Amino acid sequence: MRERVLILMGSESDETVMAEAAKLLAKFGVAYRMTVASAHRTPDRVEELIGSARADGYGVIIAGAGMAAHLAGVCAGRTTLPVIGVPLSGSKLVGVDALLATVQMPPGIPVATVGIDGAKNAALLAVQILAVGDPELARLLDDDRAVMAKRVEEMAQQVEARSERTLGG
Ligand code: RP5
Repeated sequence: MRERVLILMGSESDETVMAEAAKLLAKFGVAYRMTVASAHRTPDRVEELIGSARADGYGVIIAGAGMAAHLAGVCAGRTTLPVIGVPLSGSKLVGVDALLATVQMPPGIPVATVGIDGAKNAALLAVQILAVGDPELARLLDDDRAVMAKRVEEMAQQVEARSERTLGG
């Protein structure tokens, strides 16, 4: 299967969080490549990967980085593919630094920023973007929402049952 999502992270230390994105994509049968490329330490590698991303068949880029997180922004400056930024929490500022660096893009170069350590949502958003032109993926997303809704119904019943027991003594 051709890889459709390119997952980049600034360091191997980001892998545990970013692996959540890979797991979600695998669940939806979306092929991906996950690798390390740092906007600061290996700018040439980032340029090389992003420069050929569209020609390589990718539809979406997910970029996760912590601290002064410029990876997603640098990727977005090098491609017109949609870029989803994941601010990571592994710093003294617990990700607020990465969140602000990732989300505050200047007009003209958008990055769709998810929450701190939001790798799973980044992958879901990537699937939703790909599903615009893929009815089978759209159907899988609907199924996933239905499962989620069912789980909430079950939780509601359980909480209500416990609260009735408490009231009843
Ligand atoms: C960022 O700096 C990386 O994305 C990582 O979150 C952070 C620290 O990197 P290491 O020093 O752990 O390699 O560029």
